Amino acid sequence: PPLIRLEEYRPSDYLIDRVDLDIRLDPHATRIDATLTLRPNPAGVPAAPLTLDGDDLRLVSAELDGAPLAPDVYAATPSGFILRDPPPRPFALRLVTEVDPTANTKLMGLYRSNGVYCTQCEADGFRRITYFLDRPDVLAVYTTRIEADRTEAPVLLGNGNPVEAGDAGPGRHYALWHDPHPKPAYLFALVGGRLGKVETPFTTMEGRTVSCAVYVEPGKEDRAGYALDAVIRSMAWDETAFGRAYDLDVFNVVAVSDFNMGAMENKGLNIFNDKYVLASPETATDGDYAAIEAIIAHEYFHNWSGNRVTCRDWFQLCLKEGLTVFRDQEFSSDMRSRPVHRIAEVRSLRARQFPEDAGPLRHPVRPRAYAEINNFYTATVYDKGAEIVRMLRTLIGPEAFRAGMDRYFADNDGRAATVEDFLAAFAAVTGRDLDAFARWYERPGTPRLAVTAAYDPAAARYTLQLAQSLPGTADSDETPLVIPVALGLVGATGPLTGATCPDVRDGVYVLDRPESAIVFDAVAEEPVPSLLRDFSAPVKLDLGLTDAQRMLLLAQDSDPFNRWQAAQDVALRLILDPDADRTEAFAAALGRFLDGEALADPAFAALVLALPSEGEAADAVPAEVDPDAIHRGRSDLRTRLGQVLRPRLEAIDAALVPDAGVPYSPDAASAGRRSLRNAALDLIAAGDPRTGAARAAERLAEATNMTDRLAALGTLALIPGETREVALAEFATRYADEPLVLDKWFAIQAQIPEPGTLDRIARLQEHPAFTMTNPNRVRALIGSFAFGNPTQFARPDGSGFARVADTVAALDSTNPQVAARLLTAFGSWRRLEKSRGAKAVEMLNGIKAIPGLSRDTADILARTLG
Ligand code: BAL
Ligand code: ZN
Repeated sequence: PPLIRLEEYRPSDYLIDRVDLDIRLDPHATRIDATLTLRPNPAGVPAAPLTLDGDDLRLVSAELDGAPLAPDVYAATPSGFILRDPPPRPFALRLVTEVDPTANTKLMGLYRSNGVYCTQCEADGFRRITYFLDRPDVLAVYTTRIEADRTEAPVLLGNGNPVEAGDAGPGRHYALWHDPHPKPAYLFALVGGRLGKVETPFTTMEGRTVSCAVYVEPGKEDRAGYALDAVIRSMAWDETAFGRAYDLDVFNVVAVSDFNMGAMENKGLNIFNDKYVLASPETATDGDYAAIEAIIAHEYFHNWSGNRVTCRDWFQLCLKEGLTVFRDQEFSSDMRSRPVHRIAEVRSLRARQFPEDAGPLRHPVRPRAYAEINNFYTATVYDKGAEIVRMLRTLIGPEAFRAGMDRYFADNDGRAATVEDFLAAFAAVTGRDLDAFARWYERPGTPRLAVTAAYDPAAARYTLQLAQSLPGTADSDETPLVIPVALGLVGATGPLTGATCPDVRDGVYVLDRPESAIVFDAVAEEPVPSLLRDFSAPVKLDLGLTDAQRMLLLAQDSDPFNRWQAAQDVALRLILDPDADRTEAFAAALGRFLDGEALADPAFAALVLALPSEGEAADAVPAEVDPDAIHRGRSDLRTRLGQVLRPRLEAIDAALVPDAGVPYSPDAASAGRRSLRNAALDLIAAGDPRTGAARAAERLAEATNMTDRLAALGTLALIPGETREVALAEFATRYADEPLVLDKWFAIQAQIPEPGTLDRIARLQEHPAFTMTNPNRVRALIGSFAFGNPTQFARPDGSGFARVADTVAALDSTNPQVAARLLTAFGSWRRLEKSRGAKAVEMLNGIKAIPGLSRDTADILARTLG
């Protein structure tokens, strides 16, 4: 597919000031009557033809300034509209198009989900509704009239504020919405359907009363309360943390079942995958509640970081996404335990972004070229993008960071901005040159930070030699990255507070050269260095500590992140390089840790007990990855830890029995207790599967919430036998009418690391509840298999790859976005042991041979095969 390049950006030749839409909803023939108020852009080419984007459109009629257009002055195809000789002055172009929302299986543009009309326009879906300058630097004021059958769509929602509503002839009604804030087309949205709602007012710090509502499938209103509460908390938090108030009279969130992404930040009308809205103790886990809180916040925060200040072009995607992820992470940290949340963020970064950055789909946080922008909604843009913002705050300090954010919003409000505009705001308030820091946006790959240490007892001097490198690039010597290294020294009985180093300010050393030395004086004993505290930079650290040194950090470091990291590092080595003696020493250290503080901070203790994933272990192997060996190493370690720690785990299990009669609450403290008790059960089962199966079955029977029930089922899923099969069957019966819970049931089975799983998946694909038209269902079964079952996906005979490849092929023509995302699971093929890699390539070539592949899939395929 042809590439679009950042350096080829040029402003649009025309601007659109106003968009007036009259949309008549119909299941198969929705009419869109659009009047665009256009003018030549002074920054564009004078008298250029007007070229509007289209995708799968049918033009019904066209008028210029109220007169029909003669056929010879324009050309309309499904993919575009050209007006050859537009007037050199402002003019109004009226275009009527017709679309079939029911036939729209791509879920881009206007479509129907369970009978509800809804839209998805980012990145380029608006052109599937009407011909348009569908680019984020064309900002217009929208007025939208929506008309529909009153019975089919009693609720009609648009962007902005409601203006009026009423009858529109027999059986029909309409609603008129006006959004006063200029916005790009990707933020357009409408919803029409039968929906129930919960609502509550919020008064902003500016005194505006906002009516906030969450719309869901009728009958599920009682599951929308947590999302609504998260809306209110997000609004209040953005005022306190960033001084940002909401700017319309209504804020609506709508949950739909068929959605390609997690959610979408359309102005005043956020549309959500219902997975991230609906929650009840019976159907949602603690993790679901946390995700709902985070995603509600994320979409709400986009109102400023994305909507009020939008992106000039799609290369700047990280400008809104990385920044908004950073903002939602901060929100969740304030709502929950900050260290625990930080560990969760880093686990996710390592699970998704590090492998992406090490494989054929690697790209800079700000890509320089793309064939299909929908393939760049990646962990790199989002999560590494957020890490860059976090590093910036670490470098300049929280006060300067807040001042810089204020400056960014003030300078760019109502504009389509760039990464340069963002950094300029911080340069302006600090007087600092951020050009070197900006390299983070341009360099793909995870940097390595190699550290060696030397202690001179006579001089009481401790020296750390740091060297940075960027694997896969040759130029890092000339232009190093700016890496904030938060650090401290830890002695036998705790942090060494007396040590001094003039280059370390507020606990942070800034490495801005290829190599550097940090010299500490007044170091009374040989310390263990605690580096990258709180994961101060998204790098891989090469620091040859011994297990004993790491266990000292686990016991004594003041930085919770590095305490957790120390245990992870020991575990990772043991997974990759099993050793009986070292395993015993590790188990003993974990035992001391649990004795001392498991019950004081259960959420943290649960994270310490959670070993690095098989994926993370694979990421630490330089080449020829054997997923079976990693699986064995990890299983054996869990087995032994479960055996040695058994008495402690039993004590934890007993101490954390929930109080009878206390209702479920999703708060962080309660969730932490559940997570530790369930982690204890899981490890007990690893050490003693027979007891584990019986205990997990009991737990399933007595569980009073989905968190405990699903955790027990997850434990049981790893133990082959009748108990497991009975439990799975009962679960399916119990939740037959709960699609979001059935997704969990599909996902758990897809991840069973046993040879029989492929047959199981084949059976599940025939299950009446399985459908290829619902993205959540496809991701639950096939996505969980491809991304969460390394041994079976990469089976030596290639049958695991084939299952996923077949799904990609079957899905490509109906929903290319979801197909292409699934295909990214093959991104690690080059690092696999050779015969498996060859099988993966065979499957990829099979997909390549399919005629008429979508651009989405063709792009991922081309880059994966490289
Ligand atoms: N803008 C796409 C969905 C999200 O990141 O909020
Ligand atoms: Zn976002």
